[in-house]
Amino acid sequence: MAVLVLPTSPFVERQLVALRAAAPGERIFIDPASAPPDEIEAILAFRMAPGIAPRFPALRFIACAGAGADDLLATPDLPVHVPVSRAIDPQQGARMAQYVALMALRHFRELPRLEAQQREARWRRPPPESETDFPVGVMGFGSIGAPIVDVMSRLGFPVSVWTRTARPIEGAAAFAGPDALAAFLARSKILVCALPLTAATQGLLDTKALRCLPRGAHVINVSRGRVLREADLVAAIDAGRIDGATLDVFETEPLPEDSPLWRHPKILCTPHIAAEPRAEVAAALFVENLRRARNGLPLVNQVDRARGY
Ligand code: OXD
Repeated sequence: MAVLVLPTSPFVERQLVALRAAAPGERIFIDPASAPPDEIEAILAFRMAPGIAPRFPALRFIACAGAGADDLLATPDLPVHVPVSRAIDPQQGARMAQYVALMALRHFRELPRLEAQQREARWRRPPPESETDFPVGVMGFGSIGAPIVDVMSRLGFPVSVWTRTARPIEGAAAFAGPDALAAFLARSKILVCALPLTAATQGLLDTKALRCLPRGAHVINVSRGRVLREADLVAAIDAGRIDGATLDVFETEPLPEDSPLWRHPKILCTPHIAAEPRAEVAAALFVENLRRARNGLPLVNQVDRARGY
C-alpha cells in the first residue's frame, strides 16, 4: 500500500521531507498521475485539484497539512465517506500568540511612531498608555485562539472572546453567537481574528461589523483572509474609523503585487508566516493516523466536515 503527498507549497514540501524520515518503509508518491489507484490509502495535502481524490478507491483518510482545512474541504469531489484530519501542533498556537503579542504591542507601544522619531533624531516622550484602554477581543477559542487569549491576558490586557457557541472562558469575558457579536466588537480596541473559515464566518468582518469597533481600533487577522472583507477594512481605515491593521492572511494568497494593501501606510502585511505546524509534528500525526486508519480506529484531530473545522 502507499500514500500520496501533494507538495503544492513550501510548507507541505517540508512535511514531505519529514514524512520520508519518519516513515522510511512507506511508499510515498507525489504525482497523482503516477500513483497506483488501488494502493493509495491516504493523502497529505493543503489543497487539492478536483479529479484527484476519486481516483483512489482504497483511500482511508485525507490529512490536511495545516490547521485550517477550509481549502481542502472546498475540493468539489472530496469523497463524503473519507474522513479528513488536520494538523494541530501546540507550538503553532504558541507561535501565533507570539505573533499577535508582537503586533498588538507594536500598536500599543507605538513602535512605528518611535521609529519615525528616530529617523528624525527627535527626542519626544509621550505619556504612557494604559493596557486597560486597549481591551483585546479574540475571535475563536480553538488551538490558535486559546493561547492568544492566555498570552494577551498575561501581558495585562483585558481580554474578551467571541465564539460560535457559548462556553465559559477563564480570565476573559465570553461572548457567543451572532447576537453577541456587536457587543463583543464594541469593546475590542485590538481585534484579533483567529476564526476558521466556514460558510458562517466568510465575510463576517464586513463594513457592518467593522462599524461596531471602537474608534481607533486595530485589527489583526491571523486566520483566513476571507473572514475579513479587505475592501471594507481599507474603507474603514481611510474614513478614520479604524486606526490600522496587521494582516498575515489575505483573500488571495500570495497577495498580488498590485494589491493596495501592500502600500497602505496603516496596514502591515506579512506573508502568512505567523506560524505553521512543525513539519516533524505534522508527519508524526500523519503516521499515527495511518496506523489508526489501518486498524479501524478513530483519527486524531478529525475534522467535522459539516462544521468545517
Ligand atoms: C494554516 C496553517 O492552516 O498554517 O494556515 O496551519
